[in-house]
Amino acid sequence: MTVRIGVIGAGGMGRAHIERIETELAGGRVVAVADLNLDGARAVAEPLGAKAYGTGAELIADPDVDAVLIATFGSVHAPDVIAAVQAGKYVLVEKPLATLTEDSLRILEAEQAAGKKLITVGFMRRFDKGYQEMREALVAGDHGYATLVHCRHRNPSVPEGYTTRNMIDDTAIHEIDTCRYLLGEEIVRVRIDTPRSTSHRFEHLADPLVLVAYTESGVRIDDEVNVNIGFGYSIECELVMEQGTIRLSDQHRTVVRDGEGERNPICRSHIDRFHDAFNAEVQQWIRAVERDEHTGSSAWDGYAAGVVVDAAVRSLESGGVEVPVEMIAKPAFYN
Ligand code: ISE
Repeated sequence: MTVRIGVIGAGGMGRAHIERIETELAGGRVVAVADLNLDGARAVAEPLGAKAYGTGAELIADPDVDAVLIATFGSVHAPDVIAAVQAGKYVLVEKPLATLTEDSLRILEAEQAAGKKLITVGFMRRFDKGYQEMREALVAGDHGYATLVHCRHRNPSVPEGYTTRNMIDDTAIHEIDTCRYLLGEEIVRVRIDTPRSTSHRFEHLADPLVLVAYTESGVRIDDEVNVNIGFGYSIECELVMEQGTIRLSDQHRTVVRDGEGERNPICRSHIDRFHDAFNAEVQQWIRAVERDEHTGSSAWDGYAAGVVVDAAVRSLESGGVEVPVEMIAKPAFYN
């Protein structure tokens, strides 16, 4: 069976997913593209022989669309995710699930009413081999339990419309999810530190900032979010256990050594850095849809990351005080 996929959002992320489905992955075909900019949707859809729509609702209602991939801005995800679930269609929604907790809660309710897990949240780092090996090392237990996680999330630059809140809800949300995945427990309190800002930022940004969080068992997480670092897209993570540490290596396959020293290339974007992880994630999703199964991060994972974001934003707005994370009891549906 070929899964007929409708993609909502014809921006950079949507186009990257279409490209991988059409040229690198097996089992899926893009049959429709929707974007509020209908001309943009047409420009992407026509070369594929796919249909173009001006709204996600029309695409979701199309009987020729088996499953939906949403790659629009987080703030507009909720209506399309809910419509897809109500239509009984599997949906892979890019992170964040939603930017408002009330939207995430409505999504959880809609999915439970549908009676079946249909939503996968695009936390692609869970498919990165490096993070997977870190998790396996912790689970194996040879080095004892985790005590600390040190993360660095550096972007070359961000556009003017990107806000300090986005440093948390669009950028640090990756480490929030990754740490939940690595440690297998929830984050219970969080604060945001705002050191001296870089001169290479738009005036309205508090860049860099550091998110400091603690988990249920007391593991301390620090995440440097530094989004105008200039030199490239650079992700680091070190997990400290009682008797050993494990950290991500860099993205390189080769290292050049010459009279200038020893170095490896640094990529410019998440689309390159996590290319293999994105491919693994979308491929696994397509195979799962074929088998009528859920895969990957659930809507609960999307909600759980979102409530940590909420607490972190409250900390930012209140000058860096530590804020407890407030979470509903996990419905049995998600166990
Ligand atoms: C972007 O949306 C991503 O998901 C990237 O991984 C992250 O590095 C970037 O800061 C976000 O804006």
